[in-house]
Amino acid sequence: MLDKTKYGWWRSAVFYQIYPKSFQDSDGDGLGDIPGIISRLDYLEKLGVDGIWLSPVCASPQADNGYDISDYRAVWPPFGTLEDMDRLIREARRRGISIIMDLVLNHTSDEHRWFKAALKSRDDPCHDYYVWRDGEPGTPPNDMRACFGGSAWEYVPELKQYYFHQFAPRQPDLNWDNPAVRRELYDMIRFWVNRGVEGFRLDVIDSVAKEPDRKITARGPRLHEYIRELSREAFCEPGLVTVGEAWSADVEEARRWSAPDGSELSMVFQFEHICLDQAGEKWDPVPLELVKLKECVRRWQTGLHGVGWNSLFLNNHDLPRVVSRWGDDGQYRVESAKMLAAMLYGLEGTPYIYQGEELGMTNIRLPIEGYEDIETLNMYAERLERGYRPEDVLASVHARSRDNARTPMQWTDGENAGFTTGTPWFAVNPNYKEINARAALADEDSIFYFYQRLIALRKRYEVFRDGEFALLDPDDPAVFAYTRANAAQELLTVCNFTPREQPFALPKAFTGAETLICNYEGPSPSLRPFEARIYYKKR
Ligand code: TEU
Repeated sequence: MLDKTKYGWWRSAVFYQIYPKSFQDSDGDGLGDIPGIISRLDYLEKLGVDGIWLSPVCASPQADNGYDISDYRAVWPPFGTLEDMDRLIREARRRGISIIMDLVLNHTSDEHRWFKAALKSRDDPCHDYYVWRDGEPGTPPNDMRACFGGSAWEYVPELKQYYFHQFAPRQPDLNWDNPAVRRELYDMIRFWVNRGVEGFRLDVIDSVAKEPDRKITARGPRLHEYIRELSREAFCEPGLVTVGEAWSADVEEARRWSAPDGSELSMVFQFEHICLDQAGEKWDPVPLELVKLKECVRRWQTGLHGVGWNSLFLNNHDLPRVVSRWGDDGQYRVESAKMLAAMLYGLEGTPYIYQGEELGMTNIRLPIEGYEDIETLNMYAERLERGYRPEDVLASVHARSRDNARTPMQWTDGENAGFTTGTPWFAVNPNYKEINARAALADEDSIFYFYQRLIALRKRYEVFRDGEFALLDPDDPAVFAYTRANAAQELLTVCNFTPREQPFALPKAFTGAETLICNYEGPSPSLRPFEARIYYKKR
């Protein structure tokens, strides 16, 4: 059992991300909820995870599925109550599982009381909680665009002012230059720490020190000053795990974010690997070049070893399912899902499993009317306006929509995949008949048990946590092979990223090594389609 009071316990941990709306409904309203999560804790304990990152559960009008918070200290009623959260924290801890809450500190909902007060008058104390600029209708302060399309400035005629929003107009940005805002947020975090929350995922945290007049959002000049204050004022306990979402982070920045002196955060989610298979915008996918992924992983592994800490992930609630993206969600779905997991779990860092990843859940293909995500729908409308063909835009949606990750969790082959007895808020992937947790738990060769074994291996062998990384054959376009070594142990991870056999010669140094895990039965002189192996030897 990990000592979670000590700084750094999360270096030996594996976390599981739950998107509450799509995980498990308990009352038949078609929406996942907290009692539903509690009913699935035994499943997560069996998998072997040490913590749950909960996407936002706070009160919200759901303009962006909870990433638009209207009350940081209340639970969105369809998800449950504060007492349900207390019970979840208690029941999870009883199973050795910590609750990590998703904190949206960059912006609130436009229904938050602070923003409602700010709208009333320029003189209201809450007015300066947000970013306002005087102006005339039709002439925003500058041409900054919002992430979800359109101008980043919204005009309020009554005030003759614009307010700034990096995301939807219903998500006004908070003004972190105002110390009163920072104080409010720190006090709110302590409210949740005092209820037993043991960690936080920090939404777009690299954008809080924004300077819109200079068109700066990510990595603003005062960013790390604010993060160090946040860490001092709100993350006081050494055992709190904090992971910042930082799309702008490169290795050097990540060293600051995850400095082992605990001055900032435990780690960040960096996205360099995630952006390797797109030409400019994410909606214009290109095939992944494995050589680029290998080089990227090498830089992050060697760049943070001993001086910072990596998060390890290929999926989350904003990303298409990786088995559809970089694996094969057809003939080799099981093999490729396991291969991608082995590639990730052999690395140094803290792995994050996104709900359903352990089942090999895949993308979904719906007509555009079936999609719900604000980012997807705004892009679709914008591209049609720019003259794109509907079928081409729909192809981008199928490949990259965030809704690919938000289809309900597939528990059984029964009605609505066992997610709800009501009408699910979002379409269930029709492949739930074959891909579901009940089938996985009954199949010793399932992806679920492969993840369970990987998690157990990481806890058994120290070299998974502290071994130094070395990339083998950097120019090989089909096979990703790397070693990890500390003074006593050595690992070799080999992954065939293709649906074709690939030649393989075991390096001499690994002659006689033990095969810790493989996604195929029995030996083979070559690497079978999407074959992955992790070898181990004592030094
Ligand atoms: O995402 C930040 C963010 O930039 C992503 O929305 C990204 O632009 C896009 O998804 C690329 O695929 C965080 C949350 O993870 C996301 O769900 C929220 O919508 C967003 O912030 C606003 O809070």
